[in-house]
Amino acid sequence: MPSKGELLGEAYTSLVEIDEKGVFNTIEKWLENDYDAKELLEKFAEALSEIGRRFEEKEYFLSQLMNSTLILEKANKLIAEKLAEKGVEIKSKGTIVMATVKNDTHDLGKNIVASMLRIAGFNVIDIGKDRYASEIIDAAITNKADIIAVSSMTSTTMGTLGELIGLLKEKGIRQNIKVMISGAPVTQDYADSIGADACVRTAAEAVETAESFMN
Ligand code: B12
Repeated sequence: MPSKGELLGEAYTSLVEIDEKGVFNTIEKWLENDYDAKELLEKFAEALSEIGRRFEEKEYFLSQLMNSTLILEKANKLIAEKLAEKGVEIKSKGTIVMATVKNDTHDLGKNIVASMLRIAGFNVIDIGKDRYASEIIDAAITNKADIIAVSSMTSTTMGTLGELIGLLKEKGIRQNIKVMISGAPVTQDYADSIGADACVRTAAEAVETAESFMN
């Protein structure tokens, strides 16, 4: 049986090389050893970032990028099923509403963050991409969310993040809901300027931040 480090290497390489079989084999071996699923998903997030970089550098086509995310979607389902089969009970640590803002269709990063938050034990309501601030807030109210996690991947759509905080204040519910923001152009300075509770850069940071909000 390969070591934990070797399995993480296999996970990374097989996803970067868009090798679906390799990804699934690694998941099987990983879970047989009872290793932490969160760690494996972090490695997949790293692999997806590398695929994003290769796409930007025109080393990969859009079809390869999209295939990698389809594989990852199936991988997430497989991990959830395997954990359920093993009787691993995931107690809810809190409810998080997630979305990508209006006019922004980037959702690869959000999807991986959603999976990692679920595996970490959060009840995640992912309302998708291209969402108005008001839609995100309605979902948060309906689902009694503790946290809103929202991303803007392009600078032209970032305004919705500030609008979201303003609307929460207007409705008098700002103090009831923590807000974490993320995305390629989003900085800590920007988060401070709009009064967000946190700016996160990676899926692992999103999980740590959500956990700290609930403590
Ligand atoms: C893939 C991609 C696309 C794909 C998106 C497919 C999809 N379904 O998501 C396609 C080809 C459709 C696309 C389109 C566009 N894109 Co684009 N895209 C990228 C690219 C190459 C990779 C992003 C990615 O998915 N990476 C993989 C993930 C796993 O990594 P990640 O994004 O870093 O995610 C991590 C963190 O950010 C964080 N995170 C991410 N999301 C979230 C969400 C929440 C809630 C939280 C808490 C955390 C979190 O955790 C993740 C995991 O660790 C980036 C460049 C880059 N290297 O970032 C440009 C980039 C984001 N795109 C850009 C642009 C400009 C566009 C377009 C406007 C291009 C155009 N002229 O048409 C359009 C916009 C379309 C639209 N209206 O939204 C720019 C934005 C620049 C800016 N500052 O405004 C970038 C930065 C490229 C560049 N260098 O110019 N794009």
